[in-house]
This record gives sequence, structure tokens and C-alpha cells, in this order.
Amino acid sequence: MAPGTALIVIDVQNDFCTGGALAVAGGEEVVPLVNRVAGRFSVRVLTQDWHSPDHKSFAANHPGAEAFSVTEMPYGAQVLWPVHCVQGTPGAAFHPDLATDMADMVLRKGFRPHVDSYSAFFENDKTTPTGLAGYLRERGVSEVWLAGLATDFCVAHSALDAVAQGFRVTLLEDACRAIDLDGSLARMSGAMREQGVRFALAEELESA
Ligand code: VGL
Ligand code: ZN
Repeated sequence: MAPGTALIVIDVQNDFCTGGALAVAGGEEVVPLVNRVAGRFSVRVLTQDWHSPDHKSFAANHPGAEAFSVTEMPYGAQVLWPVHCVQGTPGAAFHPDLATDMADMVLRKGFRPHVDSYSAFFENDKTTPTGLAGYLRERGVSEVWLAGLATDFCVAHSALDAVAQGFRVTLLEDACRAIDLDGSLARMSGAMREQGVRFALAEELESA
């Protein structure tokens, strides 16, 4: 892999895997693929969804609201999720088989109670940066590959923001799994293709 290419692994945490609070079908299946390809990248970032217990993206913090319903936040529409990835809980920990020692940086997001953060670059208000773009630029990164959970939420928003920040972006498709809520996978896949995100399989890396 060319220098200046980063792997960003999104939210491979227990709550997004089988048995977790917001389980993504087959979420844990991305782990062996991520572990296999990580060594090919010179910069490796893991992200962690990291919510306070009173987080406003939780349906439980909106009396009467059901999980997976949509509400209006000051920054726009927001899906209300089951309580997940609460700071310091086992659900927020990385999947136990994920190779985490390889990470140069662990980036936590979604820790502000009033703003959700799908993207690894910007919170859902689309203005509060996480600092990741600056980190990658300072490390000389111009190209990013994305893997993890969930394809149609945190991975897709990260991919779109990465393009907008001027990075070349590849989605490692078989190292991602989706939630697919009301057609979100088709919608977000279309948006990613439209913005020039390239879709690739892990074998492309392994045969290189
Ligand atoms: C995610 C919903 C809520 C994700 C995080 O990682 O895709 N989705 N929080
Ligand atoms: Zn979350």
C-alpha cells in the first residue's frame, strides 16, 4: 500500500455485534478481514462510538419515543437508537478479537450529549470537527480506506465527509456490515458512489 494511505476502522464494538444492544447482522464477521489487512496500511485508526448515559440519540432519553423512530434535533432529523456504546461499558469496548494493538490512534466520537456523531470527521451538526482530518493531514495521508460498522450510518457518513475533506476514499465492502433501516443501505451506497467513493474487496489488497 502506498505511503499516505490510512485504514479507518469504524465502530467495531460489542454493541454492534451479535448479542449487542444495537446489533448489526454479522457485525463480528468483519473482524478477521480487518485484522488481516491492517498491516498493509502505514496509518491505522480505530473509532469508538462513545456516548454519555444521557445521550440524546437514545430513544430512552425521549419520553414516549420508540427506538428506530426519527425526531427533529436542532441540527435536523435524528434516528433515536436503543441505548448503546455507553462510555466505559462492555458494550462500548472493541470486539475482543479485533486486533487493537495495531492502531496508531483511537478516536472517540458521540460523547457530546446533545449531538450524535455518525461520521469520524464531523458530528451530525456537520460543523463540529472530531480532529481526524487534521490528524490525517499532519501524518501525510491523502487516501483513506474504510471498514467497519455500520455501512449505511457511521461508515457512509465518514466516507462522504472524507471525500468532502479532499481525501481519496475506498470502501472495503466485505469488511463492512449494514443496519439497513428503511432503505438506508441503498440510499447511502448511492450517495457514496455519486461522490466518488470507490468500492473494493479485501482480496484486492491481498492479491496486490
Ligand atoms: C452507529 C447508529 C448509532 C454506527 C452508531 O456506528 O453506524 N449507528 N450509533
Ligand atoms: Zn451511536
